[in-house]
Amino acid sequence: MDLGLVGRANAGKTALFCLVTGAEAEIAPYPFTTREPARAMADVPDPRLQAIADAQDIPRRVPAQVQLVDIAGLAAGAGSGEGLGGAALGQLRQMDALIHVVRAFSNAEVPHPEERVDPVADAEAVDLELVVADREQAGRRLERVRKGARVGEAGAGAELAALEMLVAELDAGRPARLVEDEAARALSADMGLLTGKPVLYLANTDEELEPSPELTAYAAAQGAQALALPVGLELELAAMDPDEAAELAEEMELGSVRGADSLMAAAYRLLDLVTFFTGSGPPEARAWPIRRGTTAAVAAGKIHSDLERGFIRAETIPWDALVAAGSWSKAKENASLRMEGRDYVVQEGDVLQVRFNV
Ligand SMILES: Nc1nc2c(ncn2[C@@H]2O[C@H](COP(=O)(O)OP(=O)(O)OP(=O)(O)O)[C@@H](O)[C@H]2O)c(=O)[nH]1
Ligand SMILES: [Mg+2]
Repeated sequence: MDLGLVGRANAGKTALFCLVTGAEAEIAPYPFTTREPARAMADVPDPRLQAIADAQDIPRRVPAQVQLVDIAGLAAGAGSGEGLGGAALGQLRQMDALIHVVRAFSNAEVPHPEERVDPVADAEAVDLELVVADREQAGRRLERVRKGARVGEAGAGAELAALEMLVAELDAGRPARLVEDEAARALSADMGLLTGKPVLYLANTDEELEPSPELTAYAAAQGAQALALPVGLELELAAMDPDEAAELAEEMELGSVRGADSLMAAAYRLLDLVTFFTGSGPPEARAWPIRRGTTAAVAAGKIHSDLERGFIRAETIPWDALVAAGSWSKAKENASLRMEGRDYVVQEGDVLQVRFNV
């Protein structure tokens, strides 16, 4: 599952990428620093994992991870393939969800093409390019499908109706994700339409921890949520001695939860994954991301292929029931553990212990 970073040049995409993945990539005050996409894994913090591990004194905790992809900035004209736009749009189409980074910091050393800080205007400029790109893609397909429908090609009629709804939405300047018809939304996902993907707007602020009401309202109108994160400041804190950083964070009233953590938790929700856990005792508790509807045997295969091949059953318990019981053996005693077979659909927050034989 890939999360792509989208935004104007110099918005701080690479700064964010380095902050949440710990990768080292070039962050620089001139536009189009990033040309080739960079990929790295980001941890997704989850308080349930800590609770499972704390309850059973499990020392090692391995969070779920998602891949973050840092992509070149979009400029005016990108939507019709100008500049670096064409390649960047192609890379963005492969993503499962997007984080739209919007500049809300006022650093005079970092040039802005219009020499101003206006998060909503910047977000609109990028979204316009995305709408234009989607409209071109949908337009090409519309021509093909119309021809197909005329000669009575199987399925062309139904697709034509869905496609026309998408085109109408885009022509009105609205993102494909707002189209109400389910078949049209499925087609949008199938085509990888950029404005159909789940998105999160991130205001990259000087210090503020909340996005402006204007950006929040703009995001809502796009069917999305907005968050704020002082990326530059957080990067500085991450480079400091942890005690000093904690002290400074307290002085600046930045709160105890690092903003990068809540951002990743929100971004993870965009992907609409289910999380299950392993951790029936020491040495390790771990969170695993799976697609909704995954069965126990397939989930076991994520842990190790032997577990899927030799799957016998999965001992299963909701994470909070395990925490309440305090240990796997106590959960067994109080009969809150269930035995599930290979076709059991794993539920959000399940803790599994797979019994297998190879
Ligand atoms: N003051 C301040 N400066 C920042 C912040 N985030 C990024 N910058 C600076 O802005 C400049 C651009 O940051 P990058 O992360 O390279 O921006 P980008 O979006 O990856 O830019 P391109 O790769 O060119 O599209 C760098 O000089 C950063 O140091 C921030 O939160 N506050
Ligand atoms: Mg960059």
